[in-house]
Amino acid sequence: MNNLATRSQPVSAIVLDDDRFQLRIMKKLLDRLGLANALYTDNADEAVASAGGAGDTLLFLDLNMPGTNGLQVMKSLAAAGYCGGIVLVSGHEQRILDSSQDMAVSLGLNVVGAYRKPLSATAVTDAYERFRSLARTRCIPSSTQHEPAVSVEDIRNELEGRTSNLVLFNQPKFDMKTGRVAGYEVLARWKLGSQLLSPARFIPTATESGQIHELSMLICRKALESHRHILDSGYPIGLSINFSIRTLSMQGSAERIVELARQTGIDPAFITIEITETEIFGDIQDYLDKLMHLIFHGVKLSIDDFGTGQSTLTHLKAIPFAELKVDRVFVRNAATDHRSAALFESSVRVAKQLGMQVVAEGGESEEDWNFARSLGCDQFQGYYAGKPASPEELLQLLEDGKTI
Ligand code: G
Ligand code: MN
Repeated sequence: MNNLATRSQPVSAIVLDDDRFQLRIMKKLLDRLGLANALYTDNADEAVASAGGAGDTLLFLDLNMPGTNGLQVMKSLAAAGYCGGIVLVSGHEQRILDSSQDMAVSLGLNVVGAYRKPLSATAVTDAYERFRSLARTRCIPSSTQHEPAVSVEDIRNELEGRTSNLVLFNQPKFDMKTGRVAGYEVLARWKLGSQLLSPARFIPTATESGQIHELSMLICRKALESHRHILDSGYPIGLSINFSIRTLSMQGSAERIVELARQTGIDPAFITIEITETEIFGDIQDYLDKLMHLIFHGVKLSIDDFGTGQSTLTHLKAIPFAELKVDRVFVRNAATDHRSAALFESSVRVAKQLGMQVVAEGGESEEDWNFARSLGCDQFQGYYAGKPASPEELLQLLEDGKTI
């Protein structure tokens, strides 16, 4: 992580703008900053070709040019492996700039700033200074892309008890009124040598091979056995387990979960099952009876990653969820991003009107916590409050009476 090399050499710059007057102003400003070797052009192809894969370039991109779509230019830059800085400029309203910035970030571009036109001298200087002090990490490939995948054979060995590479982490959920640990979400990881692989490295394989059903039950059994220990230690808190709707809708799954609770001596009222919103599919009436089986036995259902799926409101009407987890894209930086704030606030309001408990997920700062609290969220789960922990670490948190 520590490759935060500060640039000492003056950087070169590219200004892509269809307005010649604007190009002249930019030249004056950049000359003053010592960027004598900059390129000023209204030709997107030329700008992309000059940017190449260099990390020392700062590109000012006008999003709205006749005949050129700034967002397409961003895609071309990303495809060319551009890892310099990018400053977005637009004459349009703030929301258009915000959405464009989100897209640039998700393309992996190194956004240094986003400004409305006309660009002030201060904005240009600020962007340049920020770029100079920025990390070059974007040029380094993300290590997760090189994580190996788990094979069908590996999963079979695990299911048949020959290996024990499946490990469960517990991420605490904090009560926003008392600041105390109110429960936790079980997160599955796969141990491979010294690496811990995320579900993205083994769940798709298990799904394709048809092992997902058995694997989910194994995760559930291990989680409940571990929870037994927490209850026995004198902490009557709940646990949340992720299940795919495909697994839950299979014949016999709901019954098996209830049976696992009975075998491990866990009152189903302690169990919440999280269902990812993006996975809810087809005709809900086809599997509502399975979900109801769980509910009738006291298990709670939670809608996870709320706001990221389609037909969001239809799901809330059709399924009696007890809990709603607002996705982190709305929780993070909500205090400063008015779009997130608006969608976050309306999600909380709808959930409250339906009598659901609301969890703010993925908050990483004190501001995120304060904002979620001001909206009346019941619980908070995010790196700011607590990262995924081993069962021993979680027990320690409970014993310490840790509060936020
Ligand atoms: O999709 P679901 O909500 O079940 O995802 C939980 C995942 O989110 C876990 O892998 C967990 O590690 C991750 N996570 C939890 N809190 C945070 C956070 O504050 N920031 C980030 N980046 N990830 C988080
Ligand atoms: Mn979840």
